[in-house]
Amino acid sequence: MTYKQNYNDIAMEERNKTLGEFIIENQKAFQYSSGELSRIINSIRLAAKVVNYKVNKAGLVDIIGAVGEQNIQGEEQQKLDVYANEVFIQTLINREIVCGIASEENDEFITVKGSDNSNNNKYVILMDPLDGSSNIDVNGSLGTIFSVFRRITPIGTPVTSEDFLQPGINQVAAGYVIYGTSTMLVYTTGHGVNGFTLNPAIGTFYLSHPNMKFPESGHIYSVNEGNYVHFPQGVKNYIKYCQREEEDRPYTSRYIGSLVSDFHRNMIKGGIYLYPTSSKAPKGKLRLLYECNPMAFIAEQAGGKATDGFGRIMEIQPTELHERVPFFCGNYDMVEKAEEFMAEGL
Ligand code: AHM
Ligand code: MG
Repeated sequence: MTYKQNYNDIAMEERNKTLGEFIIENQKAFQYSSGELSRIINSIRLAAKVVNYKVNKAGLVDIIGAVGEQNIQGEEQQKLDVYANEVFIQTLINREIVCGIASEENDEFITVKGSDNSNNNKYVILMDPLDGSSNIDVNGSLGTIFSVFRRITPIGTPVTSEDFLQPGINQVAAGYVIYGTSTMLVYTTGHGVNGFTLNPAIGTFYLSHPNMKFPESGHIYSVNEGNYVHFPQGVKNYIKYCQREEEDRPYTSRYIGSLVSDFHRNMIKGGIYLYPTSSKAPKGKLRLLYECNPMAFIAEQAGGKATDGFGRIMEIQPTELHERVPFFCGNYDMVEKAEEFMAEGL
């Protein structure tokens, strides 16, 4: 079933619902909620529109290309990464709605102080402002990923690393923006996953994908197979399993190299995304806090599964901000099968 068909199934009262209306309705559902979380989603919505505008103009103006700086992982930053990072951080700071921000592009977390130098907000946000940056120069799709936690340290005191180094099960919200053929904001607050598509003509996100779920079975596997020889034996065996001629196999291989897009397609069509360890990247490539935790939360809320090949991503206790982890994520059964191969392949 495609989402086009699904859209026709959306109840009339849900049609044409904007993200703003959806946020207000959900805010009402939480009796004791202070509205802070709703304001965070609202800020993401605004920053996403600003970044979207820039992303769409990337081919027209001289903004693409390396700035020349390297981020903490030693990777070259692109101008759009820097821009997106600034937009998201400034939007969140200006609106005084979080007490701390950690970004994949910054070495250290940021302590946010309010205009009166105090900060009584209870949430911290972690984000990858523009993921899939190798796609910038080639007009490929990009994404923003975010994850929200309630702080652990007392409200009113400066945030510490403890507030950011929490296992994914503590997330109160997570989501992504996909800058693709259309721009979408997909998020969860732990009550299912909802997707909103931007109407660029009027700058409004509309509920287009309510209650997103992985289909029952998946037939797509997404992995950078160029690294095959460097993969652990369990992953090699699983890839061979995906390619074997059986009743419902071989599976289809699809890999954009942009986590948000690969994940988004797999959630809609059914599939598994793998970024395992390899002899080149012994801890994997993706970051637990900025990429894997938020995607794992969304995956689980959509009926899928996310592991590091052996255990649940969201139960990993992080020890450092920029920690990397292997990532297996997608349809529940497919991830479970990959885990079987991992256990046997040791
Ligand atoms: P980035 O944060 O530097 O953009 O890297 C993350 C990206 C993911 O979006 C994508 O799935 C992966 O890196 C692709 O890596 P590779 O080119 O090694 O296959
Ligand atoms: Mg990234």
